[in-house]
Parts: sequence; structure tokens; C-alpha cells
Amino acid sequence: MACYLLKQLAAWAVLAGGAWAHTHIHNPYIDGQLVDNGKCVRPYMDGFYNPVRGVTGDNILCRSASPGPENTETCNIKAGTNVTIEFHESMDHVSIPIHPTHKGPCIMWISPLAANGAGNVWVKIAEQGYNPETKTWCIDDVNSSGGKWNATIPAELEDGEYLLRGEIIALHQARTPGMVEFYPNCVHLRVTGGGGQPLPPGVSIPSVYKADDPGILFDIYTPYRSYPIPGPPVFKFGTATVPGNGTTTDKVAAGGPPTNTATTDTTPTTSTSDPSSSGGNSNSNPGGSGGNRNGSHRVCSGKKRRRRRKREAARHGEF
Ligand SMILES: [Cu+2]
Repeated sequence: MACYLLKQLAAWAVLAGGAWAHTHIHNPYIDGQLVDNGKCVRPYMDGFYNPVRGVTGDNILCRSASPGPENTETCNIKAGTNVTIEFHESMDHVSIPIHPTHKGPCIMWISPLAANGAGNVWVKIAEQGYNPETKTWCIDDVNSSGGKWNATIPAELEDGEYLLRGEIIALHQARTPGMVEFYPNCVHLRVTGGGGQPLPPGVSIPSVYKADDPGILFDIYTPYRSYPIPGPPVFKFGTATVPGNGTTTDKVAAGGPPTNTATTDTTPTTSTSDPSSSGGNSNSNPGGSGGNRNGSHRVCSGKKRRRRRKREAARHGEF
């Protein structure tokens, strides 16, 4: 019972802490210089801070409003310099970047602006997922840096106009199919001073994401050592092959869905029988139903866990 109450209290605290605000790209920075008031970011749709849920959600490309691109200014940036995206919960300059319940990766993509985001045009230029050393996610870093996350525009890239798609993917409900939260926004950039190399063919968004990708259908509440960032690897000029969609096998091999076997590098509590645990040893649950929440708390029984999951799924509508 104590276990159950603790879990409920945690769930209620989470709900109370984040009633409505999610996040959006509030400002870009060009080579460290602030571009204020969302200039060069595609116009936000109504409820701009709300996520796109699931890989087939509406507006997953840029979460932009109609009429969209023709109203967006284009910011000049030198190839080889940094573009920074800054996330804010609300449309002001003081809100936190994103509610700390949100955990997950950050990804930046570019495509030729003329394609308007359609077709196999998206090339991944940066990604950051989970760091097992620090046990932190990219979203944690976004929060601790005031919302900022950056990537370098490749020095080799040919001059021209590009659409930059910055996204963070929140996984706090991602163990339920269709509940992963995408937070993409798009920035219009004009690259100058580049090395003349065209972008390779890329992937299509959103079809690059599958609902059951191991990095999309992911449970952050059972122990894990790694996280497979969805989509192809980051593209670097000079590498032999153009990354496509077919990295699923690698992702499974590298990280895979979290299972109880992932606790082998944590403290050795799973191998010692804990008499105070009401739910038994997690190693006895090959189906993965008995893991520790965040790897540190007591183990709940599978039955209690399933009840809690149902309640969470029902109540975690918005935050
Ligand atoms: Cu949210």
C-alpha cells in the first residue's frame, strides 16, 4: 500500500505542476546573436505550445499556422556557425523552457526551403539523446540552459535558403502508443559563405518516424542505459553513404526497448533480495513489468503498476 500511495502522490504532483503549458521555439540565435520575437520562425498555430501527439499527428512538420511560410522572414547565417533554438513554455521571456517532467531527445534537421518540407529532403544535422553517465536527457540540458540548444550549420554546405526544423520529443507518456509528444518548429535561414556542396537526399518527415520505433515507443519509467534516437544518424559531409530510414536494426542493437536487463550497470540492488520490497525482485519479471521507476525507488508489483498506468493514461491529458 505504501508503494501505491507514493506513486499516486508522485502522479498528482506531476499533474499539479504543469497544468497547460508545453513549449515552442521562442527565438532563434544566429551565431550567438539573438533574433528577437520569433522572427524567422514560421508562424505558430493556435495553441502553439501544444505538442503533436504520435507520429501521425497534425502539423508534425513545423506546427505552423496557415498561411505560413510566405509570411516568414529569412535570417542570414554563415556556414560553419551555430544556430541556436530557444524553447519557452509560454509566449514571454521569463517562462521556463519546458516542464521538467518532459524527458527526451533534441534533433535538428535542414532541407532546401524551396521544397517547403515535402519529400525526401530532410537531413539531420544534430541530435542529442540520453547521457548514461550523467543520467540526463537533452531536454534536461535545454531546461538548465534557459531553453537553448544549438547546432552548427555545416561549413561545406552550398549557399542558399533552407528550412531548419528543430524539435524536441517528450517521452514522459511515450510508453503508451500514440502518446509521444513532438515539439517541432521551423526557422527560415539563408546560408552564405558555404563550401558549395549540396545537401544529399534526405528522409521524409513525418514518415521517417514509426509508431513502434524503439525511440518513439519508449518507457522512461523502467530502467534503461541508453536511448536510441529516432531517425537516421547525423549527416556529415564527406561520409560515404547517405543515411536513410533503415537504421531500425542498429537502433535495436544499440539500445533497444528498455528491459530489466538494463540494470546491470546500476547499483547491485537487483541481485540482492530486498526483504522490504513488497513487489518482489524485478529480475523475476522477464516481461519487464517489474522495473523500478527511475531506477531508484522500490519495486511495485505488476498488478499495481498496471493499475497506475491506466490511471496515468487517463489523467495525463495535458502538461
Ligand atoms: Cu507537455
